[in-house]
Parts: sequence; structure tokens; C-alpha cells
Amino acid sequence: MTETHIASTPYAWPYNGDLRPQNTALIVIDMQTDFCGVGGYVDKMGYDLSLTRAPIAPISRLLAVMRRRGFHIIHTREGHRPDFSDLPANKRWRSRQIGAGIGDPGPCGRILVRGEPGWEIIPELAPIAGEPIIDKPGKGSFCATDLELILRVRGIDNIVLTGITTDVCVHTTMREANDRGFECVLLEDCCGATDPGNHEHALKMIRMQGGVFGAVSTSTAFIEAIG
Ligand code: C5J
Repeated sequence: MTETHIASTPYAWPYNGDLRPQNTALIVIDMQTDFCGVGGYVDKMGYDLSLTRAPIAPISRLLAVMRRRGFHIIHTREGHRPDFSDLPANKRWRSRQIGAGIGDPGPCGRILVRGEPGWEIIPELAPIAGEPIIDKPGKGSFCATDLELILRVRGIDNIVLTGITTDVCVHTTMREANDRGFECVLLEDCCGATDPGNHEHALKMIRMQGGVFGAVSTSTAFIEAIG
């Protein structure tokens, strides 16, 4: 086997150099209007949309290259059933404390509800035919979804994490994936948080303990490595 590693910290990823389109999936997390569009959930909470929109262009470039090279691509969406049967009361209550109640009406429809305009993936990063979309009711992409089954059926070992937000849904998914034995890398320019400090600290957490959840790299380094 020819070994391929990408320039990443705190180690050259993946640990075993086995990086191929067949065993590697790109996961694009929650690039939905509710998280990066005008009138969506994050906007309603009053956070700076430029922070969650920053990864759009880098992810778009990365998607084009990885699609061309035949890598597995998977998208996720956070959202709840229209009857709220999967919406925990405490999650709804907390969101109302900051004026963006999940399930309440907003400029993009009911906030974080499946089928509403705000819940859709933004057109710039729309999935194409054959790319699974994981609908998740929580922050992690493995909780109450069939993501793990889809990854195992496809023979995936390596996961490339992108999307928003770095410190919440991306981090939770990375931790879940790491605990399941997947080899993970987060591409920092392809992620964004609602707070720049949280973004940086989330990256620092990954780099601790020799790469406690995996490694951190950039889309440029990744694209360079896969050629
Ligand atoms: C949040 C997410 N931040 N996609 N969701 O509530 O990170």
C-alpha cells in the first residue's frame, strides 16, 4: 500500500496512511439556512452570520475535488419532526430563553423543523444524487440516526469533518465517531462557530493528548495530499 498522509496537527493524518476514496467519507454538517442564512435560527439568536458563512466557499471547493475523485460524501441536517415528537422539552425551553424558540415561527418558517425553508441545506452546498442526507434530532450525527450503519456498509474507516458549528454539532459528531473507532480529521477552514474563541478552543481540544479525538488540518492541505 502507498501511504498517504495529510499535513495536520498533532499528527500526520490518517495515523496508518491508508487514505483512499473507497475508505474515506466527507461529512458536511448542518450547512442549513437555520445556521448560516438570514432569518434562520442563528440569525434570530443575534450571532454574527459571517462566522457561520465563512466555511461555505472552502467546503464548496473541497466538495468539487472530492466528488471528482470519487470519495464518499454525506450531508447532515439538524431538525425536528413537524409534530415535535422528537423535540425534548428542555431543548425547546432553552432555545426560547435566547429568543429563537425551536418550533416557533420565524422569517424562514418554523425554526429547525423538518420541511421548513430554514431547515433546508443552502443551495451553494446542495447534495447531489447518491449522497446520503442524515436527518438528526440532536447535535451529534450518530444519535438516533442510521449514519453508523451507512458508514459500516460502505467500508468507511476515515471521516473528514466539515460544517457548522465547530464547537457544537461538528465536535459532538467527531467525538461520537472517534468513540466508534473511526479515524477523524476536522478541516478548520471548512468549519465555523458562533464565537471565534469557541472555534479556536474546539480545535485546541482536539489537538490535546496526541490527538484525543483525531487531527486538525485545512482543505488546502487535504486537497494537496489527495492530488
Ligand atoms: C447548534 C449545530 N449549534 N449545527 N447546532 O445548535 O452546531
